[in-house]
Amino acid sequence: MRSTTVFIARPVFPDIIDRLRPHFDVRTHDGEAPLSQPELIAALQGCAGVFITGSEKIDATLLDACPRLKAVCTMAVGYNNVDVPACTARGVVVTNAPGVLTETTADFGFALMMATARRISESERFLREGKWKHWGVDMFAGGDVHGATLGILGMGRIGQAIAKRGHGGFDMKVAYHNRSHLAPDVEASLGATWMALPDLLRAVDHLVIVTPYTPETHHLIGAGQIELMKPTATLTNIARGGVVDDAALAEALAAGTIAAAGLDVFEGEPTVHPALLALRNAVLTPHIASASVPTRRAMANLAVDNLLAALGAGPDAGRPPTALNPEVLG
Ligand code: 8YV
Repeated sequence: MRSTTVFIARPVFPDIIDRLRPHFDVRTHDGEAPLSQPELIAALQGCAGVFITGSEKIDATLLDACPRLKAVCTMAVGYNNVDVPACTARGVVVTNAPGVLTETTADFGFALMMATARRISESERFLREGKWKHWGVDMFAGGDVHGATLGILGMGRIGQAIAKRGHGGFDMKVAYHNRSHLAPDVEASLGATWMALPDLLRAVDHLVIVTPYTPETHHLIGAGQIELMKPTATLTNIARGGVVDDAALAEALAAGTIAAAGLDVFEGEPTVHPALLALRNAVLTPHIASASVPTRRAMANLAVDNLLAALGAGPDAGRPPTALNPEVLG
């Protein structure tokens, strides 16, 4: 009987989870629906580590109810669902999964922006519903992507990978807003110009939101910001739902304040604001930007590497590769 127990909070690739079995007693949640908070707390009793996704909430209440917990390892890059300071205060190491999903997520962000600008979902629905009777000159005419101005809100790894696609492949002008400026050589390689947020919103044809969700970015884009955008502009959100005020966005889309939106993330997901569901000019996907098989496997493998290392096993024992609060490791 192994002395260290870990809990896998969502069904993940079994062969990847098997990497933990030589070292730990592994318990899993195999149901498709995520556990409720009381169920998660109950499942974590006696566990030293937990493998989570971007959905499970790790807060002070849970930590106090699970005093044996020493490691929280998420397969997501975003960690707004984990109270990192509360973990640090209790000596719990937190790891996330940066890097491995950058290109796949950028592919999807770019694809969603293109689908939104070129009205792909809307026109497919029209065809499938048997409404295509004649070809028309202005049928589903949208905005151009090539040569347009691409706005990136949040110029981290994924933002830069999207900028690279726009600048290098589509001859787009790239403008961005970020707390910090990129180094001049990186800006030059992406053809990117930093702008204050209101200026960015006024300038862009296609805005892609990739900023982390924090108290500071909650509803960063609301009615007042959307009003600054061109009526022909599109907005794509692959960050977190709470960065955009979904109700205000739905109103703006209905009123034609902007042309269209592509959303992979929603406030309160998997529930989606009903006003968004009713709109023809919203392309809606269920939080799948990182969902390629190789990337989801890489994310899960990195979380397992971290879990092994955080609990003193494997080649990186004691040095989890992507710890967010390495100071707790001493
Ligand atoms: C994930 C994500 O699909 O990594 C993130 O932050 O939002 C997505 O890539 C999801 O959260 C995985 O758990």
